[in-house]
Amino acid sequence: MKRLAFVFMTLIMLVSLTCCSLHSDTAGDDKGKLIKVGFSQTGAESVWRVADTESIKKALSEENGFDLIYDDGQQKQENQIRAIRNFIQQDVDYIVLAPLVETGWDSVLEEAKQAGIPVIIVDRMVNVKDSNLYTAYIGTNFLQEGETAVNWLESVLKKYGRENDNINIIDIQGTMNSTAQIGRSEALAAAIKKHPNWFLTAQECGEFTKPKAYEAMGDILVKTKDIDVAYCENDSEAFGAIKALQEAGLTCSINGGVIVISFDATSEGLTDCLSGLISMDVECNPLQGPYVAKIISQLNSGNSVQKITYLDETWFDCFNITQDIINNRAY
Ligand code: GYE
Repeated sequence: MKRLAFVFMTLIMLVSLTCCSLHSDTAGDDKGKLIKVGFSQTGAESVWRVADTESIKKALSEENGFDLIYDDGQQKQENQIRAIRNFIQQDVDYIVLAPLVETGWDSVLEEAKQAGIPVIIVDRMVNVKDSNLYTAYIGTNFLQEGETAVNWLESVLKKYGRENDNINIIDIQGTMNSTAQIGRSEALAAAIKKHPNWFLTAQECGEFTKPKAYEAMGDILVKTKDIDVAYCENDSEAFGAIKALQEAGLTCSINGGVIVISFDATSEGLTDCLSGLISMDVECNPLQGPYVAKIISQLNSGNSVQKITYLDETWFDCFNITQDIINNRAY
């Protein structure tokens, strides 16, 4: 009887061991089932960019079913191209690319296509000969952002009875040949063309960073202090430009000072808007992660996806901004 019980117990142990090992195999498979994504980011040049990276990393987390390989391009296209080649070598399932500039992507995206890896472009756009080189785009209509800014300027000048005054405008441009720069600069150029009394007094690149914009505005101020509007192509540039303007003894304000226009509407930018240093700030939404995750999940289940998605955006000025809005800001 004892022997029978022993045989029975051994059997039970064997069965449960097999189950255990089967179970752990399944767990191993689960890990293997994570969707492998390579994400090439431009860098960490601005508050906006850091919020964008965080949003994408959070959405493509392991708990959400992703195995994310992140690469910081450090503001160099060659680094981003190298990263994409690495992703292809590592046989990722998807590539997410936030391109620094618009051109120069054809060959490497062709390589990804040959390898059968879908590419999702985020934030700025690529200018490629064949739009089949990417599967989807999620980002911003930058021309529209610029138009929002110049339309606001037009109406505010009218409100202040300055519609016929000569208006000297400085453009601190973002990274040249990036879609954000192209769209925002283009909208300003078109508005200047439309208003014979608006003048582009100076135009310099601030690389979307505070130090570069500070330097650029400093250079301009050596030549002229007759400035009505500083059109800064992102918040980080606005901070640098304001610092230079103040050091040169100018005030930044809609009431008789330099009218500073900015883009991004980060909480830091909106804080300056509330104090009146920035007169107007067009929102640019960096919370792209959930959209990217959704598109990848759709593709992964064999569904077709929308090719172009523009995120909804609004704008703020020194008249409509409140501390409450700033407190509820996600970035
Ligand atoms: O405005 C700026 C960032 O491409 C929308 O890049 C992005 C821009 C954003 O560095 O802050």
